[in-house]
Amino acid sequence: MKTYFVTGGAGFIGSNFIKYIIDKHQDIKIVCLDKLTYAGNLANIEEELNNYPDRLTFIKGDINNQELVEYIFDTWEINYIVNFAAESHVDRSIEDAEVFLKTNVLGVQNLLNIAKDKWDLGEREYRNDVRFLQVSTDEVYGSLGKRGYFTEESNIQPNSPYSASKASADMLVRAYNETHNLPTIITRCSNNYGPYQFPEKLIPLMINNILNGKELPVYGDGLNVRDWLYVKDHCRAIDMVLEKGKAGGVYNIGGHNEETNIKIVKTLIKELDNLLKENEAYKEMAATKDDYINESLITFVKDRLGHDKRYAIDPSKIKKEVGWEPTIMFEDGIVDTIKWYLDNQDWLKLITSGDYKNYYEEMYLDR
Ligand code: NAD
Ligand code: TDX
Repeated sequence: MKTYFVTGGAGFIGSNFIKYIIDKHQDIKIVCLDKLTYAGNLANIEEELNNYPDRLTFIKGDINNQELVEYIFDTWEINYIVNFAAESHVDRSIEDAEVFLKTNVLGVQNLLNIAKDKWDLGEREYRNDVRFLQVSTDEVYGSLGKRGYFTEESNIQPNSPYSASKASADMLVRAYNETHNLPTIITRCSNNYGPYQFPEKLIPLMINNILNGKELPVYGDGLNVRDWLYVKDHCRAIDMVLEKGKAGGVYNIGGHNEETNIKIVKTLIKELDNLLKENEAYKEMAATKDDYINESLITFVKDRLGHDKRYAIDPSKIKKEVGWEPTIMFEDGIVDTIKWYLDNQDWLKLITSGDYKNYYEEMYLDR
């Protein structure tokens, strides 16, 4: 019976990962540590906390808190650390990079150091059933021109304070593997989309704005390209890499699904309009929105500073070594995602009103 220490599990990908593994592996335990920053939302894992009180423990706290992380290692026999905890939004890092360094760099160093000390059997040896998995990003490789793909051997050339902080963490992870022999793995995934993504990121922001008849702010000319992967495929990849990946390894994760931002926005308008018009379940909602769901909402705005032109992943290593391939086509995943946001208006409203911040108190103070 394995114990997973999942940090950042109340965020977008972390909560999807908890849902995925708690269902897939009936015999595991999960300890989730999350600071509940603006991006952390306990509603994301409320169902799992209620349904599996013996298998999932939530602890509110910072990955920088040495005493707390040590306590977790002393209380549970941790097999896997999966570190999702991060400041994750590029635009925020352009405004103020400080918290990005605190969490994304120093926080990772704290986790690495404690894992090393607690897992150490002496002589740079570790139990063979432990792994430290750092969830990184394709953005550490910088930007591509019209052609080519990021491989694990591509140069690390981050362009935003966010990606610089993630690249710094990757360097520390590498150093702990080289110096201390800590069994680490780094995964670098492309842009994720799917349920529970905070509505500051392109896809949920646009869905929310379309639904509310607000302008759709497209940066620059809208021709920057991102390589989109459904979040569940990412979670499955991480799960497989934990089991089959080599210690010290780096694995790129992506599904060969490149698209320009403007095309994504137009697809969202079209698919949302289709769903509202054709799906009986949304008839009532559709009645109030008929007149404004069209491309006139698109507004080209000032470009993001240092805006990376194109990301595209070469996923051949993870396919060959681990046997992972994406399973969800973008055409299907995006419709499911829009449906999820339509069906979970309360979740969106909880965030836009700010009430989601009361969730911790509501769920925990009366326990
Ligand atoms: P997110 O912003 O939705 O969630 C981050 C979570 O980390 C939140 O729950 C937040 O409360 C928590 N957190 C932040 N600082 C913390 C701290 N100091 N201590 C403990 N918890 C803290 O992010 P996401 O989109 O789910 O991304 C998760 C990870 O995956 C990040 O490391 C990110 O760099 C990486 N990643 C994201 C994408 C993507 O498209 N979203 C793609 C590739 C890699
Ligand atoms: O309002 C917007 N308008 C717009 O044109 C927003 C929010 C974004 N964009 C553009 C910028 C990017 O080219 O859309 C693209 C996607 O933007 P984001 O959703 O902010 O994602 P990105 O900057 O690509 O980074 C994401 O993928 C890699 C995640 O936020 C990172 O955490 C991850 O590492």
